[in-house]
Amino acid sequence: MFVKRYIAKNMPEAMAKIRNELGTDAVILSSRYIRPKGITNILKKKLLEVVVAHDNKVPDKQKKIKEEITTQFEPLKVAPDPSKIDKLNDKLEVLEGVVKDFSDKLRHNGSQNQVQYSLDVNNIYEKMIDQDVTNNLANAIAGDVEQVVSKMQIEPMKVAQQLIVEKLGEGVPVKLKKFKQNIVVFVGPTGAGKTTTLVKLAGHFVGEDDLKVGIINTDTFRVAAQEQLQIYSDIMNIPLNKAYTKQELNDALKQQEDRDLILIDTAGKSVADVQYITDMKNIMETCKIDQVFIVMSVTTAYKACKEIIDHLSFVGDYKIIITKLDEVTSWGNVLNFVDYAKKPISYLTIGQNIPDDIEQLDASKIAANILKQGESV
Ligand SMILES: Nc1nc2c(ncn2[C@@H]2O[C@H](COP(=O)(O)OP(=O)(O)O)[C@@H](O)[C@H]2O)c(=O)[nH]1
Ligand SMILES: [Mg+2]
Repeated sequence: MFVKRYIAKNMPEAMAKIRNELGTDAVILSSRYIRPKGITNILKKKLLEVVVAHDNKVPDKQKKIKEEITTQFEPLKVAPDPSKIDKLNDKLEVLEGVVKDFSDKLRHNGSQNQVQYSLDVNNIYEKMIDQDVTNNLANAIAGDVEQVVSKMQIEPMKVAQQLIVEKLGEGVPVKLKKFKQNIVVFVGPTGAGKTTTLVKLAGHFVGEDDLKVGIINTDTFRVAAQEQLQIYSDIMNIPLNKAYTKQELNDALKQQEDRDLILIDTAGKSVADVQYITDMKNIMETCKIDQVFIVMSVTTAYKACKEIIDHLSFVGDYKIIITKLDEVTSWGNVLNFVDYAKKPISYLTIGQNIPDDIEQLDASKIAANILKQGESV
């Protein structure tokens, strides 16, 4: 089975693209309106994203029928009224929301009864729940698996694996711009592992990429924060400045003008704290930040994780680092976090060893853990 994403102005256009490429056997897994990425697209109209599962084999017979249908219809000669299309699109969007709510409710009720899945799919659902995937998400995935296997001859476990890999997305590590200074900031709740992860990454960039790295510590809250960083910056021989005010931050940036990469550490305070948000906004106004990492531990409860993500929504574009995978055997939260934040994962950390215990995302490995592959329930 393959999963493919289509972007179109509306559902009829998406369906036409899908039918044209994949025939009539493709299974629609989800559809939602999204805005094209990038600040310049903020005022642009939303586009429809449709995700389908297919087996990539368009039978010849079907191709032929498709060709016949295409040639039977003349293209529309009268230009459609754009305002009417816009209104229709808006209505379609509202309807889509209603249908989604309804289907979510149905799924939720179904999960309480535990009756709606075939044996294999129910087994998959149970495994996901066991690995801490939220009930809603486990139901959404199980529902999609059921739909796919009812139409295609594929093993349910393979479908589930692929759907989870698709949901986890591709890992996006730090992307450094060449011939330009890069500034990366680490935010997130206290104790998540920001400082440790920052130091691990600094180690890799100095050791493997031979970059000129600098660290700025803006954590005024934790007394030992500066000492903690000082030890590693001394070992790695990289400059460390502390900056507790906007002026100090400006001064630190000046002092580190020659650095290829500046890593900024931030306070370990509650992200719900008003002062914390003000401090973060100050940092972001003062520096030309290239990348923000939100660092969260996989041990964080899902409810708390949602609150953190909501409180930090002002950050806008960010990537996720999930820490402490070594502390738990169930990695369902990795999927929960990504699904809620809808942002890519950059790194996962798997221990306290600096700089070794950090990895890029291997979606298949996480999916295999979530489905407990190789194990029976
Ligand atoms: N087990 C484990 N502990 C970690 C990991 N990353 C960080 N820690 C520990 O978590 C604690 C808090 O880390 P710290 O970097 O100070 O968190 P911060 O408050 O977000 O800066 C420290 O004891 C770290 O050693 C990890 O991947 N696995
Ligand atoms: Mg810290």
